[in-house]
Amino acid sequence: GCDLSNPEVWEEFGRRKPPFFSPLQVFSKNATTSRLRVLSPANSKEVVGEVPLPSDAEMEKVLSNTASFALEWDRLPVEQRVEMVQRLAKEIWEYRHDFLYLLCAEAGKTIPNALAEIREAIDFCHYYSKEALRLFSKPILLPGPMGEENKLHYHGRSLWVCISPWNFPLSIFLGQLVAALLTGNVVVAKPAEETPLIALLATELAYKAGIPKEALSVVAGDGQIGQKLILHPSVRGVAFTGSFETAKIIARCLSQKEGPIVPLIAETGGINGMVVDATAAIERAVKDIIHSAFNHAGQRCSSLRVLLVQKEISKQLLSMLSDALEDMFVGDPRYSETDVGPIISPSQLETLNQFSHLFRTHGHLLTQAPIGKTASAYGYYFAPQLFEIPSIDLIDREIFGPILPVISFSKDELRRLLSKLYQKGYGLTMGLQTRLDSEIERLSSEAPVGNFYVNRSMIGATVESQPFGGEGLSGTGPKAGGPNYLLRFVYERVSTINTAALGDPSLYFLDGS
Ligand code: UN1
Repeated sequence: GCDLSNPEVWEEFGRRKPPFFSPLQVFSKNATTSRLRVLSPANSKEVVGEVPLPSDAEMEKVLSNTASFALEWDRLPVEQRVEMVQRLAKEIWEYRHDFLYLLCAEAGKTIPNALAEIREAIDFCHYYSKEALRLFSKPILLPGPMGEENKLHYHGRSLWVCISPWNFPLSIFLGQLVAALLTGNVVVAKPAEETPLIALLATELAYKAGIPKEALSVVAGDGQIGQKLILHPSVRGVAFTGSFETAKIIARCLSQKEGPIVPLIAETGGINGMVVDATAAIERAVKDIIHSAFNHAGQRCSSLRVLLVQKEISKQLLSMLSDALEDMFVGDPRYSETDVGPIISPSQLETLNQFSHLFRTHGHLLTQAPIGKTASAYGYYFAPQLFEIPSIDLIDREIFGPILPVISFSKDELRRLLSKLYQKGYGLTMGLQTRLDSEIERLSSEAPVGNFYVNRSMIGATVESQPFGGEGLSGTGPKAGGPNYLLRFVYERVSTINTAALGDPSLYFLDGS
């Protein structure tokens, strides 16, 4: 093992140039007019890499080439596609140091978060492979009268566009495309413009694992490029993870397209609450709150966005949370002591400053974590903040960063407070800290959320054990990493065969032979 807290190790990683900087074989080198320069959020003077941006003509070529391979890909036995994905999982593991480097440098992840993401990407490959075998190996036999055979088969729908976010640039990127590919679809993927290099390395490895270039292409670029991709007439499905606002734009574009209705799988954000009542185990609550709100600088869609604390314990809890914030280490994510790394971009930083200003004006700043020495002046760092706010009405949008507003409630106010929270329309994650079984029972049965967590942190859903995804403004379902996910990528074909006719020999000899 190498000592990751040693900066020389990181320089060494930086000098490694894995074979991924010219990944789009379909784009001839000279035809590409412009390039996207990727800067590290940890230090914007560091250029992590450059990727080509496609011209309209190149995009057209990629989309139509990929679409024309769809039937051939769908006809492969599922076992062959599974083998490729299993090899891909091995390659991801082989290249874990490169991903670790890129996840920290390009996406600003801390080392533990980067490692967890690499593991999650591999878990997605294994779990969806297992699911594909379960669903695709044999058709499902349906009942019918004697002499008739009814079978349900799953088929790929053809071309999917997969649009993935910068906060999980490896695991969500791969999860989407592996699901689409295993179910017999071909894919053009567009990673977030902030994190194309991780996606391009993963794609190179997919090719190395035997997934044909005709079945999978990656196009770097911004929302405009994404829009052009989804508007192409060959597209038969879109998988998207990102903000609700962008999902809405995608849905509008799709509804205006000529041709068939195109399904959209959208996984979006949340205004995720946690309730801590007076019976809660307070030390554990503090640990879970800090982890839920500030891990990955609060840049997870599952992150805690508003804390509701019962008045009897709020003074003690807030003072313990303040102490924890003061001990937090904010800095370069590549140092092992760092708890909280940078924000992804200057524009996200600007949005966080606006929320901070709003809460300072209408609420009260309790504590702000110090920014550590390793944080470069050229990085996009934001000191995590804890606020007391008077009303939940102040929060009308998802705050995607390390800001935690807290509201204190008395027992008879909780119902009204929660109904206001639910009325915001999001429904992704929710947390509860209590010792009362009756509260667990009541809240878990009424909360309109996709993932409900009791007496633990409310982030870090794992593949298979905690399928992840929300309700209402938080997404369309089905849950990623769950047993229904692959089914959304397929179309169902039922074949009905009159077996009595086949079984009657006289039918074969009608011509008298
Ligand atoms: C996201 O932030 O887009 O539960 C998804 C979690 C992760 C999923 C986050 N497994 O925190």
